[in-house]
Amino acid sequence: MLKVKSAGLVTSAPSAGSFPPPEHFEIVLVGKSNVGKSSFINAVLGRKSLARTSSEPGKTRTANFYLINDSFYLVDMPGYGYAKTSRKIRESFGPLIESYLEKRNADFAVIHLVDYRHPPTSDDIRMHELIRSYGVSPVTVLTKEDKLKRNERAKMYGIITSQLGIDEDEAVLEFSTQKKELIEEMQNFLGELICSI
Ligand SMILES: Nc1nc2c(ncn2[C@@H]2O[C@H](COP(=O)(O)OP(=O)(O)O)[C@@H](O)[C@H]2O)c(=O)[nH]1
Ligand SMILES: [Mg+2]
Repeated sequence: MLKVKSAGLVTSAPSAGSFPPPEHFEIVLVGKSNVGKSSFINAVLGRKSLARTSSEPGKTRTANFYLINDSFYLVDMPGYGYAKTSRKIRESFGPLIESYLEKRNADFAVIHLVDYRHPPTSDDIRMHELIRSYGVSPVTVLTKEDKLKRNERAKMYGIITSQLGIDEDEAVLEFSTQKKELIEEMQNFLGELICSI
């Protein structure tokens, strides 16, 4: 179980050159704009407004490094796939995550957040493939679980896992900021992830 003793934003990096020194294990969060990355961070850390959440998607353009318990980083990567971000940003798809995967000299795990309510977008599918192309098995987190009925969950679970090409070596977890048991499950998972390194 992850017990948060301290948590704070260390660096907001606009490019790979400003990433902090790779001194800790890193858990990297990627997903489209508005999928719930900032909400995820706040919920699993039990900090109401550490990461800024917004109803206006497409705002975060930096990789935000949060240092937890002086022992590992949670890294909030810029969201992708928001239509109103400038064309230039949209076309350079995931440049920060790409340079991260290419060059980062730290032990890390990647969590790919996907909206449980909808089939994956083409950007979601590209992102999943991009991560796998670096030999990394992403953990998929299906967000906003509270917004689906049970039968919808079963249906969407099948659609999303098959369209992302998820196989047995990949973990899939459901998440909702509205459900205590799902937050605790995620804290357990993160606790084990950190202990396993
Ligand atoms: N009902 C519900 N809403 C959520 C959940 N997670 C995020 N949201 C909402 O979705 C919107 C976008 O969330 P945010 O964390 O800012 O997404 P980000 O762009 O990926 O960082 C906000 O209005 C959140 O309140 C969830 O588990 N359940
Ligand atoms: Mg955010």
